[in-house]
Amino acid sequence: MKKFFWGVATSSFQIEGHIENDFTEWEREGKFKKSGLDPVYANGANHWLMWKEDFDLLEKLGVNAYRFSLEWARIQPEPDKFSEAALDQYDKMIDYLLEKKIEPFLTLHHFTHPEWFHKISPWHDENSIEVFYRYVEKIFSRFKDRVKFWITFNEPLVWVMAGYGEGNFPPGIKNLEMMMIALSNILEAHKNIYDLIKSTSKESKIGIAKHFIVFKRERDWFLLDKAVRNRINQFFNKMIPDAFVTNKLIANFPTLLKFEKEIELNNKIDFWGVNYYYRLYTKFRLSLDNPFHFYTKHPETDTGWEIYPKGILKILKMISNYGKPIIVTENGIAINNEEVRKKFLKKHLKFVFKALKHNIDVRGYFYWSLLDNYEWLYGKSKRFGLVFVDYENNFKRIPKESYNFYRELIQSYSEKYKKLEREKEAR
Ligand code: IFM
Repeated sequence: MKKFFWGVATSSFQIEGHIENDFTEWEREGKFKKSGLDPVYANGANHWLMWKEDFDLLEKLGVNAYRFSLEWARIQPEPDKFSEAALDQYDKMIDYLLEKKIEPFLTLHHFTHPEWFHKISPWHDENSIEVFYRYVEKIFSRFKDRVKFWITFNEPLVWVMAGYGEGNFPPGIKNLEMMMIALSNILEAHKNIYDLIKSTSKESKIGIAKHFIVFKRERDWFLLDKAVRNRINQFFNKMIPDAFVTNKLIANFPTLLKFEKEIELNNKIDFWGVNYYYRLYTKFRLSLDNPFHFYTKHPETDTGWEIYPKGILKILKMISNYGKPIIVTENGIAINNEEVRKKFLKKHLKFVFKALKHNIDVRGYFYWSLLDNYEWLYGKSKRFGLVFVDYENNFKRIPKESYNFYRELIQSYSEKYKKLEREKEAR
């Protein structure tokens, strides 16, 4: 019987604290404020000091997997220097998870970089591929005996759009051509890392956690809305998975962007990580500069997103066409109302289970996130956690109602999953 992974996801910078990297540098230099934003990091959720307590919470939650990332700036504070102390702590963390029979899913890149990175080898520079590879070699040699699930990049397209499209993440560049070059270098890096891991650890599974959005056209009868929807959907949801079939990264937005690059990606992925949160509407707009308009129509969460549970099934169906196993690597909601979070979980899991019934090869579900944390441009104002973090009171952890609710869901769905798998095997 295939194992189903029940988990929660986090990322290092969003929870750890006690670190200097490209994001803290931006905050210190007031660069967020220049674009009207003022996130305050203030040691995230203090996880670097409280990880043991947090991992005990994982155990009580009843998960059998945990997705997290390593903080690059902590491990490689200077281009030629690796910190053994940082690696030692991550060692202990991984051992503690394994002791508790919790499978580590390790993300190698989740948005942040050492401060030196953008200065000497930013992602639009080809050298970045080698620089990141050297970092990953170090990580891999250290943890390969214990980590079997690797996520090379978290939401690579979202990151390049923020860093090179909007320019509101470091390195803060606004240039669509450079955005695509950076993305193609990231995918080259993925390919090399895939080969590196597979060359010594064939049994390892390697994926990308990709953000997917359901796009709906505003006016069903209007062909230009349909065209706009299809272009946006192709770019955001399909461009990267397509490249793993065709060996071509292609972006084509008339009047805005045309890019094509060959990358030998065919089959260089073992599973697709699905990060799913919401639906957006799309519309044709009479504008030569940018006719592609997309927006939220029903803002319901604290991040202004629509809650659209059926969307997770649509995305799972769509990505299943690429023929690889799927893991829901993120799904969650920022809200202070626990009734809404519980309903969110219940409804999304109902559709994940429906996908399993339709024989879609889903192998896991990770709620985002274990703890309230630093939500990038929003700072600490948005709370995605199953566990409340009292920032004013020594970062005290207080499990929310949804924490217990998720534990119960895991228990009942594990039974349903076993039954379904037995039925499938008997057929
Ligand atoms: O917090 C983020 C995470 O870092 C990446 N995926 C989306 C989450 C919620 O916005």
